[in-house]
Amino acid sequence: MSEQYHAIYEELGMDVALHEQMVQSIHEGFERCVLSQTGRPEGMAYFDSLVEAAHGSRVQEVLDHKAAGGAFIGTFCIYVPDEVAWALGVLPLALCGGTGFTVPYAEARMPRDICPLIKSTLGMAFSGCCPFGGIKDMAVGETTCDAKKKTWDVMAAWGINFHVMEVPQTKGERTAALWAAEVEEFRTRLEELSGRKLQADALTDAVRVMNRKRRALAELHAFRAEERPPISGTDVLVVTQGALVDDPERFSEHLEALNEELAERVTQGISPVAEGARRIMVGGSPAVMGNWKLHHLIETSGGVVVADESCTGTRYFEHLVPEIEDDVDAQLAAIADRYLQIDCACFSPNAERMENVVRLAQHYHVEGAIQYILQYCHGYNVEAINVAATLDEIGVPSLTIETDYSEEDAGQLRTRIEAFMEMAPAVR
Ligand code: BJ8
Repeated sequence: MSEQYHAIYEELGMDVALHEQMVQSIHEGFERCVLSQTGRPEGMAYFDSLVEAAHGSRVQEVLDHKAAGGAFIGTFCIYVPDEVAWALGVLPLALCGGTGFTVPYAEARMPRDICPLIKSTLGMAFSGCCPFGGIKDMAVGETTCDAKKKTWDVMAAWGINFHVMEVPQTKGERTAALWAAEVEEFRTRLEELSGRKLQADALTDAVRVMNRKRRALAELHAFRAEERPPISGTDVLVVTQGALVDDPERFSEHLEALNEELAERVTQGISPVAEGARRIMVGGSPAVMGNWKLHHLIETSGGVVVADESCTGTRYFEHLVPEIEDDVDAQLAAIADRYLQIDCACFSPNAERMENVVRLAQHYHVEGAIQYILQYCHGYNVEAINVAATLDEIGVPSLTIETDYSEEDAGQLRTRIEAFMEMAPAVR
C-alpha cells in the first residue's frame, strides 16, 4: 500500500506502523462503500487512486514543491481562497479528516463532545499519522464554528504557526467589507510566507485554474439531473472529495475526460442506478475523504443520491470568480465576493441557504432529502429545522440524521433510511 513512502514517513517522525493501520482501515471502508459498486465508469479509476495518493504520492509532490522553493499550507474550510495561495506559489491542501480511526487520539487530549471531523483531523496529528502536519509552513483556520475557532487557539498556544481568517456570521455591506479585509490580510500573510509579491497575471491565471475545476465539477453534478444518472452519488462524492486534495490542473483534466465518458453513457442509456431508485438530496455537514458512510447506506437501500447540498458538493464549486486582468485589487475583491456567497450554516439568518435548498431540490427532481449532521455540529443541526420546514413547503419530505464516523449505528441508520425511502413520494 503506502510502503514505498515509509522512509519519508520515518523522516517526518510519523508512527509508521500506526499510519499503515490507519491507511488499511480507510482502504477497507473504501472497498466496502465504493469499490463494491457495480457498473462504475472507467474514468473513476483515477479518482479512486486519489484515496491512496492522499497518503503517498501527494506527500511526495508537496515535498517536491517545497524543495523547489514553494511554500505549503494546510486548510480546513472552503472559505480559504486557494487562488491567492496558488498565485504566490503556495500549495494549499485541505487537511480535514474523514476517518474514525484517529478519533480516539483526539478524545484523549480534547473534549469528546466536538464534531468527528475535527477530532479525526486532530487525532491524525496527535497519533503521528498525518504526513502533512510536519511539513506545512502554516495552517489556515477560520471562525466558522465554535469548536474550530477554539481549536485554533489551542493549536497556536502549542506553537503551531496558525493564521485565522474571520468569517463573518451575517451577510451585508459591513460584513462584506470585513471579509474583503480578511482576504487582503491573507494575501499579506502569504506574501510574507512566500517572500513574493502578488502579481496580477499570476492571480488571474490562478483564478482560471480554479474556475476550470469548478466548471468541470458543475458539469459532473449536472449529469445527476438525468432520469437515470450515468454515475452513482457515491462516485460523485469520491470525485468531489478528491477536488480538495489533488493538483487542480491534473484533477480538471481527468474530470473533463470522465465527463466525456458520462455524456457518452447518457447517449447510450448506461446507468448504474436501478430503475425506480428514490432520488435523494443529501445536505448539511461535509463528508470528506474517508467518509462514504451515508451515501453507501442510501444507495444500498433503494435510493440514489442526486444532489449534495454541502461543502463536498454544490457549496464547493458553485459561483465562478470573474477573471479580471491587470488589476490585483479588483481581482481580490471579486474573489472575496465569490467566497462570501458560500451559504455555510455559520450565517444567521441564512435565507440564501433556504433558497438554494429549494433550487437544488427542484433542479435535481428530488423525492426526499436527508440532512446529514455530524454529531455536535450545532450550526447544521439546529438549522435542519428551518431546512426541513422549507422543504416541506415544496412537498419534499426530509429526514435528519445525526451521526459520527463509527460504523456502530449503521444498522439503525439503514432501518431509518429504508423506512424513509418507502414513505418518500415518487415524483415520476
Ligand atoms: S463552509 S461546513 S467547510 S465550516 S462539521 S467543523 S461546521 S462542527 S466543516 Fe465546514 Fe467551512 Fe462551513 Fe463548509 Fe464545525 Fe460542523 Fe464540524 Fe464543520
